[in-house]
Amino acid sequence: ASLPPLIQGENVTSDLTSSLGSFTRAVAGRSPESSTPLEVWAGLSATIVDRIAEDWEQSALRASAGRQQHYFSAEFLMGRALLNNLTNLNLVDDAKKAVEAYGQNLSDVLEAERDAALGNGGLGRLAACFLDSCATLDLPVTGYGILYRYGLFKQSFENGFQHEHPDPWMEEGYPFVVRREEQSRYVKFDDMDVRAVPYDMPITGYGTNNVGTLRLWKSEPMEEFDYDAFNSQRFTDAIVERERVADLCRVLYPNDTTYEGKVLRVRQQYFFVSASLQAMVDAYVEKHGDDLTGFAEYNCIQLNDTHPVLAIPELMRILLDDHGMTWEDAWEVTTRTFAYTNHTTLAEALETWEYSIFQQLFGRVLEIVAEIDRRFRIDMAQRGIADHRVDYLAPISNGRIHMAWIACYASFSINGVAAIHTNILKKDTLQDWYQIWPEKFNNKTNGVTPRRWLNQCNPRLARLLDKQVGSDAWVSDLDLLKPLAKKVKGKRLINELIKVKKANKQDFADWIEKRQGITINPDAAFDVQIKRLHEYKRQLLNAFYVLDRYFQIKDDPSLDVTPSVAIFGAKAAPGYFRAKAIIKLINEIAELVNNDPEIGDRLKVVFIENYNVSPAEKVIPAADISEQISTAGKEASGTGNMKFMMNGALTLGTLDGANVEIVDAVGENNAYIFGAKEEELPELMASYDPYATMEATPGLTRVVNALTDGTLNDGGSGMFADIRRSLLESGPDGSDVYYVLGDFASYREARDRALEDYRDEVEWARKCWLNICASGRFSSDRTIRDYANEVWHIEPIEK
Ligand code: 26V
Repeated sequence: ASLPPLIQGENVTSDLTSSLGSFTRAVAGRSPESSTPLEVWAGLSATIVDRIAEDWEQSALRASAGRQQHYFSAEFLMGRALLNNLTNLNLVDDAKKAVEAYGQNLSDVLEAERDAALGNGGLGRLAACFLDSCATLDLPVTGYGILYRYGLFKQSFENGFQHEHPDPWMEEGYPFVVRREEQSRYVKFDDMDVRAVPYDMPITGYGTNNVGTLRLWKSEPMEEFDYDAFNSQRFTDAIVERERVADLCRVLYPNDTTYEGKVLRVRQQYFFVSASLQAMVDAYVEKHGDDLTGFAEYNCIQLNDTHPVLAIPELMRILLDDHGMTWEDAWEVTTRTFAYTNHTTLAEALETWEYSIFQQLFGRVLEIVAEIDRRFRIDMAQRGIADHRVDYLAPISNGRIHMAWIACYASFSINGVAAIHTNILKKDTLQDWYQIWPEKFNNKTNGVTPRRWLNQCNPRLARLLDKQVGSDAWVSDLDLLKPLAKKVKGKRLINELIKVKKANKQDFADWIEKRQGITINPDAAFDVQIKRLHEYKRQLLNAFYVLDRYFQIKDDPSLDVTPSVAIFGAKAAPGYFRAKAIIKLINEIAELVNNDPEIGDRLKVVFIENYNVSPAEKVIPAADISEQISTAGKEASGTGNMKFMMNGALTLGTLDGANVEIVDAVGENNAYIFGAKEEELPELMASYDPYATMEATPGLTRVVNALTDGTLNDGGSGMFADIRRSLLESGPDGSDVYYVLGDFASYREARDRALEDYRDEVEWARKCWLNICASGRFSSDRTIRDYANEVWHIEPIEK
């Protein structure tokens, strides 16, 4: 049987116009003519969901016929949905006409949409790119997560300091999720029972009528009212209890990289994995009967970091307690079901939970973890391992439960997210696991979806590529760009590329002027660093370069430098003091530099406020230089680096994460690589004297002193002195552990060289073109194909 074809043909526009009218009236209570752009957005979005509903239903049926993949993730950083769906359904032009028929403007309507920011950064955005690729490749994959009421906090700058505000992203309604009441499940904690209600989001693919699903669970009270309590003096208690349950899904934790043992967070984790597993097991039983020994033949689960690792003991619990399996059979099923992806080697991000928290929340799950622990120790003894490794690798040690160890023990596959990262896992972070189970380890270098990160966000470049390829086939087969590299000598082509970039830069300049009131020169080199703020990502190194250049121009007001704009976007975790200090510092440098008439257009600093997926879609197509400057060995992969490459920005970076593979793909001459290498750092750090390094590097002492000599003002917070201490003072919190001062000279040389090269417009554009053409490896389609073939063992669904 084949899926019914999508509705196509000449009636589409008029159909869309009339259904837009109906749906807008239904959701907004008035016609599109008199509606706000947000209301028209809601009407158009509802129209789209209506259009794909039948294909969605059919796709789910097809997927459930065979082996399925399930992607468990506490975060999905989806961004906006409407343009993505319109593009996938080839309805952009029709939507434009329909909206205009009511005197509205499509770009205003699209801009009215709020980002679904249900993620912190790289890990959550990766999950979103993966869903896009799975749908496009017709793979039977479902995502499972949490319907947070508040996404990642909104950031504002007040006097240069970061402030956080709640982000109630779906309070005004969100048409892209459908509540599936009948698919509700109960999740039991020792101290509360919770109803889990799924909200399903359709995931359309490019050039296919297959529609995947992202299932986001919401917690609700078991019953509408506890009448007993309600009718007694305990009315308020009953209300409080209801709120306690609803609180579970209230907010996304804004920490990435620093683990905090918060009870609510582990509740969130157990809540969504338990509900998801129950739904999966019920679906299996309905199809194949009550004997679950074949579960792993039909189901595979990818664990996105350790956040969903409670799924391992929870599946054991369901198989043992609800389906009467023996331990041995249940363990066999479980260990053939799970695959684990590690996303960081930073020790402070590894999740371990206090034994007592498990005791308080789910005694039965704790019993199962304790039994896994007991059998693990026997297993080790049988393998002849009796040294310190047993206690170190055990699921329970020192009164804590080690989520990564449970994941490594129970999963059949363990992967890192870039070649260098997987190697570090093998030789360092997970070395003992690798020695015992080398066959579990594999690498899956990350990727990003070329739909959102090229075709949608950069239509000018997309149309140029259409012309060069002869069709839009590259959008779902990015390797088609590879042979275009040989056109790099073509003058006409390179001139067109230059025009595209110029127009994109003008768009960004207009956008930032309107949004933040800053004027920038579109002819200057746009040098962009956008990512979460963390010391290891070294925004400080970038800020120091800017300050150094500022002083150079002050010393020699006639200095002839390539005009450049340093563009930043970053949120700091609300409790991460030093990250917030770096934000304040960059804002102070911006104050100093931007308001100095002597500097003029030669140097400007822009800090994009409330950086998120949508601002990224504005700035990436306009970027000339991509800052990927983490201390080598610290950034697992990075994915922004790939988005920039695809859009023709040149990488200024260290040999870290996927940068290594980017340089390998495009060639050293088409990127700017600097700094200490991962394998060199241990020796360098052993004899590192940051103070001496500072003094030996021309200009650096003045830059570091500017933190505390009155040049820059931290509002009396002491923040800048703290930054200085972190670099120069000895001790565990000092000594410049991220080697900022050590890499400064090499960074400055590379950035100067890039800016110098930028002056030759044509030569520069040629390098950009080669980057674009070599970016096929970094499509998430490639990544997903590799997961599907090597780990998940799934096939595209029959259509
Ligand atoms: C970690 C933690 C630690 C416990 C508290 C809550 C929390 C929430 C999120 C995270 C995520 C940290 C890991 C992460 O985002 N890693 C990033 O993953 C990207 C996708 O693989 C990768 O490109 C980045 O290099 C890596 O930093």
